Amino acid sequence: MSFRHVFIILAIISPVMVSAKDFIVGDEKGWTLSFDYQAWAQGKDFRVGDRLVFKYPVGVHNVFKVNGTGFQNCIKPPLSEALTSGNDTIVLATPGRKWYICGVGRHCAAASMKLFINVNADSPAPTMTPSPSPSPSQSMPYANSAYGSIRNVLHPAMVVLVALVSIFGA
Ligand SMILES: *[C@@H]1O[C@H](CO)[C@@H](O)[C@H](O)[C@H]1NC(C)=O
Ligand SMILES: *[C@@H]1O[C@H](CO)[C@@H](O)[C@H](O)[C@H]1NC(C)=O
Ligand SMILES: [Cu+2]
Repeated sequence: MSFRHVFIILAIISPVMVSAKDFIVGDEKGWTLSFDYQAWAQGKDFRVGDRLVFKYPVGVHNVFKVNGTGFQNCIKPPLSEALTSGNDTIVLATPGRKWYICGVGRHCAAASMKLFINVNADSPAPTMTPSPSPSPSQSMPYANSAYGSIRNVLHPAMVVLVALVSIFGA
């Protein structure tokens, strides 16, 4: 009946409580000129299934997904590939490095309007698809069936009860 027990229980249930996050690029500044997007990305845990939202006044900026070379040299892809809604939402569908630039004027080259992130795998259930409100009782495919069955049986109320029992040492 120690913190170790509580920790183990939390380790088992925590994946159930994890859900996809929206990251507003630049937070309240949005997608804009002369903002340090590398500093903004620093320390953030981007996961598969999360979303990036680029916010800016329509027509002033745009968003291109590029590769590392395009990022480095501010190479604009064809205009047809631009996102232009001013509220561009990109689902981070795969792990790995992702690069985005603004393709308007010299915003990328002259005003560092570029973002580089690394997306981490959504462990420990890589097959889990993003859903609006994952229910703990809902059956989902897990690689490890024993682990999966434990999680599927857990009900939020039970989780609280088990945690309380552990803390107060019944
Ligand atoms: C990067 O993208 C450009 C097109 O924007 C392409 O020509 C180039 O081959 C790509 N480089 C790599 C390493 O994939
Ligand atoms: C912007 O996009 C997000 C995510 O797609 C959406 O939830 C939100 O309602 C949109 N906001 C506006 C102002 O369109
Ligand atoms: Cu721009």
